[in-house]
Amino acid sequence: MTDAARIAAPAPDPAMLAELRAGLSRPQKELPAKYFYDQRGSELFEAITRLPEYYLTRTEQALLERRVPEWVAGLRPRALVELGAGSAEKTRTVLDAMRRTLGGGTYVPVDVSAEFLEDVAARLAADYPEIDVVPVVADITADFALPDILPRPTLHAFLGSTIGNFAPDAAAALLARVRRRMGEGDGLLMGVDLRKAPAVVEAAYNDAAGVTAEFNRNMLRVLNAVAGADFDPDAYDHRAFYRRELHRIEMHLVARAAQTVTIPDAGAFRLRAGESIRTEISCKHDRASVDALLAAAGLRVERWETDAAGLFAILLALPA
Ligand code: SAH
Ligand code: AVI
Repeated sequence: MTDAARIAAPAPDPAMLAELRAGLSRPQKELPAKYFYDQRGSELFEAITRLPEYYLTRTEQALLERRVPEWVAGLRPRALVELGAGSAEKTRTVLDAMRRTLGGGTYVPVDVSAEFLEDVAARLAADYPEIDVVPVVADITADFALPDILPRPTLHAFLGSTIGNFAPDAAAALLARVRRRMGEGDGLLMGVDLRKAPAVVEAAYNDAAGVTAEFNRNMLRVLNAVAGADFDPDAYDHRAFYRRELHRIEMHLVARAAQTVTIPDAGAFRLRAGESIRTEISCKHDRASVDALLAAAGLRVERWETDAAGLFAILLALPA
């Protein structure tokens, strides 16, 4: 590689530019949530998980500690494939159980946040010498390749309620792609955030310390870096509100004043003062809506566990 090639930023991928153009051309402008996550975005998300208002992570952690040892002992997975692994802190409950049950195995964390994933994988490889850690940088909303030989049974994991970041049709399509990789004896371990008083959800996405607002604005910094856009992150307010009829909270960035954003090779996009870009949806579920999603994907709930307050659920699903 020449020095120039090493230094120059890679040309933006045409599919990404088309996706940005389509999203910013809709009446309600929107951008895909995966663009939150560069190194800083992943670190901001980790900070969110420790906020007092963000009940999701600690509630899921307690549920995993309660049920995963038994579920893993029953399934006896020799491989674990995790979608959107992030810091994989909670995943350690699964890795501990695999180590106890079978003495080791293979762990494949999949994530778009490349640098963050490399660090997480290196730390896990050091902490779990009996486990073969094989990180895969990929977009889980598209088809992606996994290592050729994955030992069976394989447990797929999708934690943190990241499934909620997809509207029901897209969520079912994503789960159907997981299902197509599964054979007899494989399972899916998933975490889902449950429907509750909107004020509780709104507090979790409007924290007093303003970390979620920074996380939201980080998407604009990411797009400036990867697509050469000229967003001014400080020109947008964070807004998150619950839509009862859709059982979801939405995060938006609201332009404080009229502005034009230019993305080379994608176009120029005008925003009115007060106009917003939707950056994320986070759908909240109940047992019936989860059953419907899984059924549409050819899966069924085998085990289901919620906390006493009914905030969050973890489940083990098997091929229907
Ligand atoms: N599973 C962790 C992290 C959840 S945050 C937890 O439960 O705490 C969501 C994670 O999914 C982030 O690490 C983000 O980088 C990743 N992610 C988001 N969209 C993605 C996509 N389209 N493809 C792959 N990874 C994605
Ligand atoms: C990753 N995902 C499940 C988080 C959520 O709660 O929807 C992302 C997040 N957005 C704002 N805070 C956290």
